[in-house]
Amino acid sequence: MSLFKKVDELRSEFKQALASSPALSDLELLKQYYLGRKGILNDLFKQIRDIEPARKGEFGNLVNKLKQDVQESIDTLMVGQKSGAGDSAGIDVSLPGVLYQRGNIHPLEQTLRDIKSIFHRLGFAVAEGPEIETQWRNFDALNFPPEHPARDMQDTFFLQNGSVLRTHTSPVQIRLMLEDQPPIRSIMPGRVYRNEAIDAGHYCLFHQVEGLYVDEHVTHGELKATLELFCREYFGENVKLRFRPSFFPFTEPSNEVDVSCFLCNGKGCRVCKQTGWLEIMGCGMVDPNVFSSVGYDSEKYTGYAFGMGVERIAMLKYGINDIRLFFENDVRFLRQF
Ligand code: 2U9
Repeated sequence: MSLFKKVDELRSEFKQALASSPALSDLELLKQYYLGRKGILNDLFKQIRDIEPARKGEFGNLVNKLKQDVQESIDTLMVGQKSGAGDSAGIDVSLPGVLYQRGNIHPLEQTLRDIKSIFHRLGFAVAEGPEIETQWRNFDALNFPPEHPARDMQDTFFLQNGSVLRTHTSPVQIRLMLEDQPPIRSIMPGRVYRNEAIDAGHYCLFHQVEGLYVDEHVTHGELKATLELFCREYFGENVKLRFRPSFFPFTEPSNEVDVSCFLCNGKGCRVCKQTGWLEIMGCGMVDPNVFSSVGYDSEKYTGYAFGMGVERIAMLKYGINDIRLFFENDVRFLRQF
């Protein structure tokens, strides 16, 4: 048989071998058989010496072309086999796609948005103000007496120029009342600072939402109805409310508001410390002395105010047991919301 014919024969023999869908191990053997150092194509190449000189080039090209084709076919099939799909392009279309990690909203921001949206529907505007405040707007205008313990260095961060980091968002209400006449109906969300020992329940900064409504004939009954509606919307329509007498310098009378524990339905559990009630916020009717300090006529106007800690509300709603988690920005915590 001529050596030229032998090349043709090896080519069709190789095609046949591939037609039987060889497994990866068979492909390794075929590669060895055709392309190995002692493989059949090298062997054939050596026989070039028996070819008449005029056709040596033609023969060499033919064997080289066959070698190249064998190499390419085997390589392509091997990649396909290794990726598992047997796809000739080497792409396994059955593999799951790459999942991109989407960012999510911080639980405090989510809580704030939920609170804002309920008060928005009740006609409350949103007001904001600076975190560095004068002692007058943070304390004096709010009827804190000069010796009130909240002014103490242990509770308040004082700056060198005598300003303070606001300890509540109430100075925003003072600004609002100094700028505008009633009616005023606004909530004030924002960051506040307290100089106190840090533990699972306390941090040097936290967030509040306060609310203020001032007009003629505003009553305590309206305050109760508004907060009842807020709590039903936020915690669930079956929660009950309890107003306990309390004291704040800026409101008179003052109340603390509890909702029936939405985890145990008021039966008593670990979160409500077996009382069936959760303390949610404080509120009251604006003290006439506060109206005097902003120049409002306290004979003509009355108003109610309330305040809540956003971290506390979020901790109760999402079952978070350490306030510090909100500020560490550990993605293992943040990804859960
Ligand atoms: C003005 C007049 C009255 C805002 C109020 C509370 C009651 C209250 C606390 C809740 C938990 C602070 O974040 S907390 O520690 N707040 O109980 N805040 S009434 O009263 C005002 C505000 C401004 C001019």
